[in-house]
Amino acid sequence: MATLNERKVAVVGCGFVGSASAFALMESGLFSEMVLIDVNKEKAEGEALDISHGLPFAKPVQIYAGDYKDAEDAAVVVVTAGAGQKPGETRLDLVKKNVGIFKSIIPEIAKYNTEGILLIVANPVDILTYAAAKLSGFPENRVFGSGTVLDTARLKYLLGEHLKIDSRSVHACIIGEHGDSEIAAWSSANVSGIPLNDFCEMRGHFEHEKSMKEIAENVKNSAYKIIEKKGATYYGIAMSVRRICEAIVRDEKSILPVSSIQHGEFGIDDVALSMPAIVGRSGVEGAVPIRLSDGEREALKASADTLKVVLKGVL
Ligand code: 6V0
Repeated sequence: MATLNERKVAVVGCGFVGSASAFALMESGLFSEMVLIDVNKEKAEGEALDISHGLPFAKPVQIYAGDYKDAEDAAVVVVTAGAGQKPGETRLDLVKKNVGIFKSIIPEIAKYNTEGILLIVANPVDILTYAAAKLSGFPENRVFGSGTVLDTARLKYLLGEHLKIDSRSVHACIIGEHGDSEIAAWSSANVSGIPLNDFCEMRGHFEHEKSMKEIAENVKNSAYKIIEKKGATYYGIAMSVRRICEAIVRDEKSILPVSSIQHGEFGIDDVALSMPAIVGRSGVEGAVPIRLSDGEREALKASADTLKVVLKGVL
């Protein structure tokens, strides 16, 4: 078995999401080697060439198209392969198609690479994270999904716009399913330590209930809206992949709402969904207890139940 190369990433699936992620990872300077894998090898080769031509403006990375054997020493394997959402299709509609694809991909990865981290991005990401954990046989801390990292970025962006403040100073997150049953954890939201409602009032906003509802709905419908307009979403998720890889490679112990298998927290068990977690070199290194209102707890439980029903149907 090959020794892991801490500076190597593999991207499986080189469609919109895989290629945008590969581009963001190239620009990040985090890795010195990147292999692109796709069932359509020509596509992977084309992306590898195109992205490599930006290297004189970035830091050196060896980028090439390859096979699963080439991923044997990758510290992180980012899995974006799968069909994308069609207009009007929910993420859960994709489930059967993409679980089928995972049944062929994940054992291939695990055949060559037993020590790396599997970062699942394809949708429905929570179901596929659970499937990948089971199909790979990897310890659960090394198999997790991008989950609601993207939704959380959308929430921070929208709150930043609403409050005319740098979105990086907004501390708020989306938890649960990356999808229709996701929950905005308003009761723990703050701007630079100031409770959200207090900060809103400082900025002249007083209709808290109405604004929170609108913003949460806007976050939830972002993907549908973008897909309707341009057919796919990929830049936001690419930056999310880059951020998660940064936390892993630099062993940052950053707190990110990634999707991982839950074990009894909030009465949720044996299903993957997003909760704030410490992310570092070993992957998901611990859960972060989050303060939730009774309503948020109930919604979280309902989100888990929704996912469990889907899981039952496919695994
Ligand atoms: P796309 O552009 O159709 O790309 C999919 C790629 O996967 C194509 O290049 C295919 O050739 C390849 N592929 C298909 N089957 C296999 C296989 N068996 N082995 C290797 N490669 C294969 O889709 P797009 O890139 O837009 O989306 C990919 C996935 O990401 C979809 O499931 C999306 O729903 C999902 N997204 C997840 C997001 C998240 O936040 N987690 C965000 C956006 C999209």
